[in-house]
Amino acid sequence: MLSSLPISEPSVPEPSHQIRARYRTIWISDVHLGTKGCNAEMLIDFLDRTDSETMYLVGDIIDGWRLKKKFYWPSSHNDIVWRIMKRAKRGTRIVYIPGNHDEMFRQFTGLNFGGVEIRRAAFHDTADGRRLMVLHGDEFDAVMLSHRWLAFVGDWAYHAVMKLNYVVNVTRKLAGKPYWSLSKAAKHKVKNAANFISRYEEIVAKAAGDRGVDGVVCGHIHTAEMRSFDHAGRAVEYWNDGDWVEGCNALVEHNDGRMEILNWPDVIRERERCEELDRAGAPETTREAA
Ligand SMILES: [Mn+2]
Repeated sequence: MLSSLPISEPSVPEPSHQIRARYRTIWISDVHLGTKGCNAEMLIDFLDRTDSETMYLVGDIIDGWRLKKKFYWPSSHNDIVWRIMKRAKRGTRIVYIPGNHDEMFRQFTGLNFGGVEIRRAAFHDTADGRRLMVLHGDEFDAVMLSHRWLAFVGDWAYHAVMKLNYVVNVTRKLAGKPYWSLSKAAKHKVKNAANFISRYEEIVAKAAGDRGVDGVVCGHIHTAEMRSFDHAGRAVEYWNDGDWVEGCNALVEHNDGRMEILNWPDVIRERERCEELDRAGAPETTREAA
């Protein structure tokens, strides 16, 4: 699969490495390369401005499900794979933990492709001595079977449901059946999404606690979050690194072991604000006082 992807020189060249923020570790997941949903431009910006000793790709990086149905591979998606391979070449340790959408790579567990190690799960030791379990997170779908589809609920799904609602009711009307609100049914389910996410986080943290680790890092549900749970009188941390479809988040570990969720749209907004001030040529304090 990986070798069948046309990986050539990037269409957008990498900028100078001077401006990169250095972290000890970076975790990203749910990029969904090969789909229109992937926010490639944002991720390229992130990759060009950050660096780390270790980078975990926490699954659903390439969407094999969708690629199988329809081949979609714009140059920006090639640019992302190129940048990741380049990072490995420069000496970043890259650990790729395939998810459910890129499960075809799971058969290569234990192998190393161009410096990218493929693992089913990993353990990460932070600079301040905590041990974290790293996995994609679809492993827990079985436990939450009835709510499985909610993991994919997003804005697009809501709009798709609205459209479908229209089609369904035109059809029902033709068949002489009364109006029925599919979107209302769906909205009821979406309200339960918060409960679903909360329960998912609890289940994953419990599994980590049972394994005796201090915390867990996962992806899968496209919801960046940090929560602390009590597990038999001991704290277990839950970290979710979000996605690059809607939220555009990454999880990073600073050199002292401090963990942080980056919201890349916010980072870009702040950068642009600073650039604007720079262009105006006035020091920030003066402007704020004005
Ligand atoms: Mn997934």
